[in-house]
Amino acid sequence: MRNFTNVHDLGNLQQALKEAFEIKKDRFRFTELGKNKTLLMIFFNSSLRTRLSTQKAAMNLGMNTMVLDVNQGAWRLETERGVVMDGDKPEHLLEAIPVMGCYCDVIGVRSFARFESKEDDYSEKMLSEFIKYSGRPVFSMEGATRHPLQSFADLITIEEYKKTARPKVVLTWAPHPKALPQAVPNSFAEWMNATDYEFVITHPEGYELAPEFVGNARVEYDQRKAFEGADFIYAKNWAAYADPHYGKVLIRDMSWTVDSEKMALTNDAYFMHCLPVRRNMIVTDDVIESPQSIVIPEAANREISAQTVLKKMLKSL
Ligand code: AN0
Ligand code: CP
Repeated sequence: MRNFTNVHDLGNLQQALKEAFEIKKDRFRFTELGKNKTLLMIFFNSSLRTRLSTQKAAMNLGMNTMVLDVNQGAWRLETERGVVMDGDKPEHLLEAIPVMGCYCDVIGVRSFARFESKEDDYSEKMLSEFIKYSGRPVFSMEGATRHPLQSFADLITIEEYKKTARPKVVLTWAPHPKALPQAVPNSFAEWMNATDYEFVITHPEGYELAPEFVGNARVEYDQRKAFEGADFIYAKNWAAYADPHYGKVLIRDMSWTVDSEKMALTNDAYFMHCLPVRRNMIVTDDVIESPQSIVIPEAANREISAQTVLKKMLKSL
């Protein structure tokens, strides 16, 4: 595997899951694989889990790691070609990317949707430029449209906790004060659609995701109806996708918050969220603190998804 930006890059998903569980059993089995190899992690946006879990995964594989926060300490970067650079950005991405590529063997990039241009976001402009100009294998640490390391960890977690072969998994929108990207819900949907689970998406009208991500999922506008008989509730906020409201917060309807009364409609469902989560906006204190909440094991599996991906990339260097 050269690059990793979506579920299809992994190839056979069941095989990848098998590899992930092997790694989880003994995460230091492949410490020779990354010897003298350097991972460069580039963050255009904040991170807690991705930063730590990916670095830990790389260390488990014997790699060296370097982290660059582009907005703290590095030169501000111009991204458009043809611009007369007489403003506040002293360096262009077209030099910065190949220079970064000189110092490492693998590059991870976090670059969220900017909500300035739907076309730029949905063409994954930033990730594509890294793939094109860095000369190195590139993986997404959350791009504009997907968060595949998160979705892989989510899938690993569901596989660990599921009580039936084909669980009912519900992705629910929940309120949030600020506009958030569609990357996490898009990606979760993409990965769920690659399984044989029963998959339902519920959100208020106006929050429809891009059809290519919704795929074969059932869309249910009645959140309570969607929750009935669910085995997993996956909560997430996202801003509107459809024009003319792309990137906008349409409503902050607190009746969509996941609470214990709604969880009681489910089949004793597990509660999931990628974190960071705003308590009592997305989910109440009592639900996230309940025994059914698996947000911490879910986050722990980020180390496993990252290590599985890095192992595959190292193997094809
Ligand atoms: C980001 C998002 O919603 O995409 C990252 C989640 C992993 N969340 C925030 O910016 C709060
Ligand atoms: N879930 C996740 O990616 O968290 P961070 O934004 O903290 O990396």
